[in-house]
Amino acid sequence: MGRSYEEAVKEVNYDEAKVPAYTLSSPLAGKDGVRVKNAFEWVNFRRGEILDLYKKEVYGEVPPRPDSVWFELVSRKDDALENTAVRKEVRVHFGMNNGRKHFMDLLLYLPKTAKGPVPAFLGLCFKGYHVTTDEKDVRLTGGNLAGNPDFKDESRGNSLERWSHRELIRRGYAAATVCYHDLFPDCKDGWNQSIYSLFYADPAAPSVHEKHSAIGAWAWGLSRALDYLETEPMVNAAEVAVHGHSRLGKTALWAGATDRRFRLVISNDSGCGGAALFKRCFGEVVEVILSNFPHWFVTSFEKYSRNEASMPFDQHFLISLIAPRPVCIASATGDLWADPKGEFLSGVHAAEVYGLFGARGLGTDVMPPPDTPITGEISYHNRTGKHDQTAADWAHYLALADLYF
Ligand code: GTR
Repeated sequence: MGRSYEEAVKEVNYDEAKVPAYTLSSPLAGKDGVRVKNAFEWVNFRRGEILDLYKKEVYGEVPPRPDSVWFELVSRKDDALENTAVRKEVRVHFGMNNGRKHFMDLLLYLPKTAKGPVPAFLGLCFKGYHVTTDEKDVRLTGGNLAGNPDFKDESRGNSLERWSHRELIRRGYAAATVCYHDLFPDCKDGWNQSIYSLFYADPAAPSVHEKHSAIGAWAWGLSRALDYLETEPMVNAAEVAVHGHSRLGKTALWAGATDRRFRLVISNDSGCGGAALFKRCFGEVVEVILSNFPHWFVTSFEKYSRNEASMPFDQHFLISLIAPRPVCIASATGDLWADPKGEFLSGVHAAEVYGLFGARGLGTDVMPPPDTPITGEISYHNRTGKHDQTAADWAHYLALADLYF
């Protein structure tokens, strides 16, 4: 392992002039040296190679669906959010034939005025889903993280703007969320309480960490939440946008890469291990992220610590895996830790894959001024302000959803 966080963070670079010279491979250059010429070759050959690379080197294998999955409606309120929404709390139960069990809790708001199935935004939340709403009668969640400091009444509603449920409902969208701790409590030793306990007798064994990661568990949970939305008559599951902020923005990208049912993929300030190019080594770098969060990635990712230049890929490959579905990469001007320019550039360099499908890339390699989003199948948005998901970010995401849904 590398140095401690305190040691490693001292060297974090925020000076554009000190970004090392780096080379990026083209996602179209196949393993055998043959260049992908069209969408057919991409979908049938090259895409799978890149996906395998990410599974082995970064986020791990995608676990299967459990032997059984069932949905328990725990509460329903027909006059939620000032009588504009129907609210459901659903416990998604996972079972294995050998008796192992796990569950996750999902909160869903549906617009009451809808005449038929509506598109939906789905994202994992930090803390517990009670922080996304000011309705006092939803249950507290997030208790799967031992000692979760937000598993209490006082934390209710403390992330309202980040979720903007009322605005989504007003615009005719459903809003769904699950607390990420339900899938993998976000700590180094969260393995035993994670979904990997369904699949392994000893989920904390190093051999499991060699194959899997917390981000992989979180992304799997998004796919299982989508399984539920497919059964919900008032949701159009062919029009689900997956979104996430920060570590959950990294997760949204991986979910979009591994599950092609997600129709629109939004990474909000996802940074290192998300949309940002590793090789720029600007802001957070591999050594720093692993010193705090080794569980987020598979163990083989460690070899890139202080060795980003040796990577046979960079995050434009991850964006490419989403092609040709629309993807939005969002940054914040005050969030240099996440490297806004590196986030932008992964969108720039993914464009050649989108081009195979006739889909629009960013159309420029010059960063747009703040608060001037670029809209297209690859969209980029750099909001003025700090690391957060705000109403201004939502305005852009809703505009994209209005365009594509
Ligand atoms: C930071 C981490 C970032 C980002 C952020 C978050 O501590 O270094 O990569 O994921 O947490 O998720 O809020």
